[in-house]
Amino acid sequence: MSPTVDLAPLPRLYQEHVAALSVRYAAVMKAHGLDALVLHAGSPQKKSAFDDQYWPLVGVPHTKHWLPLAVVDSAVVIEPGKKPRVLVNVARDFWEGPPEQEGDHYWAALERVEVKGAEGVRACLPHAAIGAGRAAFVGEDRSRAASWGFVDDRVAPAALMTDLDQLRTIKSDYEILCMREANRRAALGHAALLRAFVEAPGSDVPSELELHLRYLEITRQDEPETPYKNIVAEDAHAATLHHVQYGKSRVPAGSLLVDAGACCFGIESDITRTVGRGTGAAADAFRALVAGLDRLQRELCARVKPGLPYQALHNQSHELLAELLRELGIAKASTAALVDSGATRKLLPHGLGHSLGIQTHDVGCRKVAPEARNPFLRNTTTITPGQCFTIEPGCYFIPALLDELRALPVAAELDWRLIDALTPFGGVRIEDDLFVTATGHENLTRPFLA
Ligand SMILES: [Mn+2]
Repeated sequence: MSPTVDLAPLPRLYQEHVAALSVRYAAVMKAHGLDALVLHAGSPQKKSAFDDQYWPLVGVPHTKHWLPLAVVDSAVVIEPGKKPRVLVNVARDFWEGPPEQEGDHYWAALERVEVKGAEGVRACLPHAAIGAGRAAFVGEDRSRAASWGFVDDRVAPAALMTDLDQLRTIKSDYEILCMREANRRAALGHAALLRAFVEAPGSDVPSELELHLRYLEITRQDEPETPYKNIVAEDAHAATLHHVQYGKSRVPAGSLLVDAGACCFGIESDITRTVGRGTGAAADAFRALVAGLDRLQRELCARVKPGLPYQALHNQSHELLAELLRELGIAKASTAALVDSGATRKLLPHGLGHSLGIQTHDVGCRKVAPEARNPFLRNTTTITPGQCFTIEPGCYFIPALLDELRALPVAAELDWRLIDALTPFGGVRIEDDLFVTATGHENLTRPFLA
């Protein structure tokens, strides 16, 4: 029996989420001298100026903090002391329809007002506050903001946006419950793909495209609904960190990396697993690397607790990787030499992880720039209860970076025959989603996926 998530408390937790968010929004609005905020759902984005096709609406994330509202020219109006009002655009043309709304637990906590088009929204806006310059528009469509009466400096003011982003770094119990369920859903897809890959008979391994489509089917998501485009990489493709150009032919692949998530009420999960198959010394060495990375990842997760700077954990991941390289016979140099020379950063160029929530790379955790040696690190906060982030160490054989590694003095102490044997497998990444508690953390992924 696969584990389930009890969603019964969801309506109550959502009410608490809205109550707490209202208080936090009111404090930010007071600090910025605002009586009202209008959060835009979004406008369609054209794929190209030379075409008449539009991208599916992703929506303005700040709006999603209240509810997923991917309906063009809808809006949420926040006025402290009043129930948040959702102006839902119900005007329909015969070309497009709205997405199916998942769940109806929103409407006990929010006021739902049906309006027709952008004009209908405008009629319901807090005109006195807008006219007095005491209301701000949160969104990216400046011409829509202008048509609703907002002067330019009241459209997504940078200081306001920074403060609203900060509110996103601490998750509510409602968001965490959704994230558990989003992990459960994604885990079903991962388990199915890993099984299909490992158990495929002979060399008849499913193609990347087949695996991608299978993942969508199992997780019941259409492509635009996934939190991010599935990364499905066989063999050397795993050395492209965001490989999304799926191979269509069946190849006798020896490795599979799947980095894919799912959504629950607009809250996302982000999971990566890697697996090897086949026989021979190289396949065995790759499996040992996967197993070692999995141990390393679990060790890093075990260290997550309030008070630790996330960047310190990132730096520790390089020490652990250096130890693993020594253990596997990939390197003979000392741990310190492997880290200080920058060698581990040629094999693991990305950050240890990132904040997660409404967006896959959620905002507000990189107010301070990382150390120069960690340019891609997206989280430089001190780990704090309520945060939610990924822990995703990896080890990749990226040809361009291997060239740079070869040029380092420490290269003489690496086993290049072994590295060359592992290079066709591309690389390994193992990624879980973690929620920080008062005393440690909850791993949101492992209960559903080993
Ligand atoms: Mn990630």
